[in-house]
Amino acid sequence: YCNVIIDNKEITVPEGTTILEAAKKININIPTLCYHPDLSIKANCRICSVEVKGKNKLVAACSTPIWDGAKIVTNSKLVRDMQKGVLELILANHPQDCLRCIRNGKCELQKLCEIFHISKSNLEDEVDALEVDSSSPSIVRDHRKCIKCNRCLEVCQESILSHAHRSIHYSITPAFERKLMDTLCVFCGQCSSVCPVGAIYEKDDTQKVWDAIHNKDKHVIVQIAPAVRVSIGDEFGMDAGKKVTGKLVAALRRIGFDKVFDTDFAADLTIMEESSELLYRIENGKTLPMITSCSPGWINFIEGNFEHLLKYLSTCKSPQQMFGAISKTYYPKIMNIDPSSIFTVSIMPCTAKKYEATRKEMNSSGFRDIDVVLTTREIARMIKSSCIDFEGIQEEEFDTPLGISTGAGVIFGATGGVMEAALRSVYEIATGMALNNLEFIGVRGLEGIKEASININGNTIKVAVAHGLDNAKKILEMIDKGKCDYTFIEIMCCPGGCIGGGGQPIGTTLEIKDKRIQSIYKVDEEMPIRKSHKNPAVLKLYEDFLGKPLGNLSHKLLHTNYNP
Ligand code: HC1
Repeated sequence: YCNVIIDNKEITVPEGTTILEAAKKININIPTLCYHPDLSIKANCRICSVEVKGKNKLVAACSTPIWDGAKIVTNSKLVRDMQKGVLELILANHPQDCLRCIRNGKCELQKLCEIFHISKSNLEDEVDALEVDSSSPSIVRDHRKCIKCNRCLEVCQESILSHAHRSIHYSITPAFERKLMDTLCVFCGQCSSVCPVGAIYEKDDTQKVWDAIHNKDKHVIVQIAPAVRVSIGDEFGMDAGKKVTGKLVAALRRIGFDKVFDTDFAADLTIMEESSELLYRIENGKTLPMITSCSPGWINFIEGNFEHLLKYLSTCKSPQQMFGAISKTYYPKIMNIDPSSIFTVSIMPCTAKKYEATRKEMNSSGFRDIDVVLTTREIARMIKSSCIDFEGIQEEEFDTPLGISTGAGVIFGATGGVMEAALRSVYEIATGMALNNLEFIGVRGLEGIKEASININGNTIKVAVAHGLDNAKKILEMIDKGKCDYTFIEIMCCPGGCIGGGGQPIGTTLEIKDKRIQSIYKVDEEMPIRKSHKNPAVLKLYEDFLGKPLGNLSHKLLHTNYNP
């Protein structure tokens, strides 16, 4: 243990504790910029410098372990001059269009400048000369705003970003300064969620949605992804993980959407198709293991890196895209609306979903199946600009029938959820018997690769769940080497699954992801129906329109082939 004094306050901390951590324990806030609680410590911005008392020496609080007898000062003139100097240096090379910046009000640099009363101007002309990369439908990179903290570089799951040049020309960029669209970027957006400023952000599509809402000839419908209901509250200062489904539904109606539906409905539909596909493959000796296909970042990854393993993917479209196809075929039919007037919006925790919706094969309804995808952050922006009191708004229910769902649909939002939902249905469909214990604890939680097995008609089926592309890669290498004995595998691109998607509120940490996961399972527990194949609206869709799972129309509208 170390006995130390920080700003005249005594504290005892275990050896190895950093100065930053020790100060936090006694409520002394040391400013940080490159530091992020879930990433490694880089200590390259030096904003967290503190003084070693009596030595006239500064050390970085984030990376320096405190020592026994240390006397630290966090607010001396030396410290403040250093902190202001760091900020002024960054600003000398940073645009100051804060009022127009996508991160206005949520920018860590802006916050620090406010705290330190920074007022010096910069060399804006030079800064503006750099190009903004908006080549992808998902993410925008604005090099001009980069403060070189390296967070994006570390969080990048595909090592797309790297260092280039030196000195004042030093930059973080894809190799050969390619545009993102010309790289193997999977568009997961994790970089955009850890960027402390507005240097990487989701492509903002809110204006397209406003235009549709204000167009009298359009019938504008919206679907809400499973993970958004337990995360969007963060944007309005509510407790992390708080379930706000009813408030979100009400806010979307207030904004002007004609109908508010649930992606969970389509998740149930996905389970109907995916369970049937799995049983078909098992019973007919077809390709196994079968791997889930609902995470678009994961699809981009396998297409870009393991093309020869594409045959293992389920042919099911994701719930987002199944919803799109149904929203422009079945829905206009039962509503007696011209399908060409329907404008379908998705609210997703994910930036890769924007890319998925633009794929050329996603138009089986005869139209673009999904017109616009908005991330959690974008819809929060629309709610704020409508001056809605989100916390105070009265809860409302989804519209029917595409808003009817089950507990199995909602758990899609957490890693392991698709597998658990599928097992609940596969078992009952294959055996004709009721499943007593619905909770497959083995596939829950944040462990990188999880396993479980289930006995179906005397055969043991081994399954696995992986989240994050490092873990996905391990599974693919097992398959490649012929060392994989799983029958069914769930893979999600983002660590934690969709609750940790790259379009989620800024400030998402591991701790917050955990709270969202707990909340999602609670939503499931409280649902009156918890198995997808018992969803009455899905059953009616088959009865009145699709026929049967894997039938001709289901095949046309709900399945696809993924190609590199
Ligand atoms: Fe997801 Fe999915 S769970 S991919 O994580 O299968 O984005 O939430 O909507 O499509 O249902 C995301 C979440 C989401 C799809 C579903």
